[in-house]
Amino acid sequence: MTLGAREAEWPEIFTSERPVDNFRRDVLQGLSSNPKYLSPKYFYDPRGSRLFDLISATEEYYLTRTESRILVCHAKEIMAQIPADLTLIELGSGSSIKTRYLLEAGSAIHDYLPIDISRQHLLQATAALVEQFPSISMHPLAADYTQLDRLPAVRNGTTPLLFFPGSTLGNLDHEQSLALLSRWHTLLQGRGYLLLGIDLLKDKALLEAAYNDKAGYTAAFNMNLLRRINRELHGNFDFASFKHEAFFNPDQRRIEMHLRSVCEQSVQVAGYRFHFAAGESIHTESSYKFKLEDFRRFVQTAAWTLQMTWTDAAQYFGVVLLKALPYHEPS
Ligand code: AVI
Repeated sequence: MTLGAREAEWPEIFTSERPVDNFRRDVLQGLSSNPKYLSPKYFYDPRGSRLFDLISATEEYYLTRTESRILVCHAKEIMAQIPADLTLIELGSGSSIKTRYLLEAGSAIHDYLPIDISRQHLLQATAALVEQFPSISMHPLAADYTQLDRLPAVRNGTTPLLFFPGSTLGNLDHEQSLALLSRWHTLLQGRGYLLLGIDLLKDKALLEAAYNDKAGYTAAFNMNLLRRINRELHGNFDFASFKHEAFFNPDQRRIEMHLRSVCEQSVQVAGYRFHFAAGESIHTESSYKFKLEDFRRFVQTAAWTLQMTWTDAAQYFGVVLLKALPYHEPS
């Protein structure tokens, strides 16, 4: 079936507002700041997404395969924790690979509502899932999951389960994470669950190896931001004058990725000039690593309670099930 036919089948894919990325504004703002920074959300152009897939398959980057293994091994137990008759809502569904593990785990899921900023991705992934799970009704929505002001309608009598795998919450700072968790709690009106992947705090050498793979995919992924700026914003970054850096910051409990200028230089972007001192960096990503006990307290401030956690034997990664704390009726 062509994508065009699928679009006719899922009219709601058109009804959300077209997501707007303010790439130019954000890049100019980040490069004008001190210290300089760029948002990691701009890594994911088609080349960046391909590089991320390559990173995920490296020996050093344990996150993706560990989370998948946890989901495969525990999907039935996870489902058993939630009242049956579920509507599964995936936030940033991409190619919905990890979703399959949940959909395969039993018949509790009646509806699947994948939400993704890329319509093309969404249509392709949903079309493939429809073939494999014909009894589950699917309602894709093209939207930026961080900007939702309402959720797609959840069928009466079903419990909403939000699914946010991939440790993506770790790429937000704590304030942003709390804002997102609170927003989702509000959208669910205090009723439902959130299944989330988080990367756990561990040995510094293991963490740093995961962001400095020997094949150089993470370095290429980081440098790809400069390529994208050159291409889309008439930039003249010289790739040989910047180097990839990723290190663990123990005070913040996060991996920081930077692009460090190897010499003093000026760069032009969108007609503006930016000066770099030798050794000055652009902070391109933070990836927070959590302790489960801290995470339990953290989510409570956004009105969620941690109901259950599944980890691998080495405790590298956690899949956590949060339950929305109900709103209290005013007395
Ligand atoms: C998507 N996100 C959870 C990845 C991470 O590990 O923070 C992005 C990434 N950055 C470098 N490698 C992978």
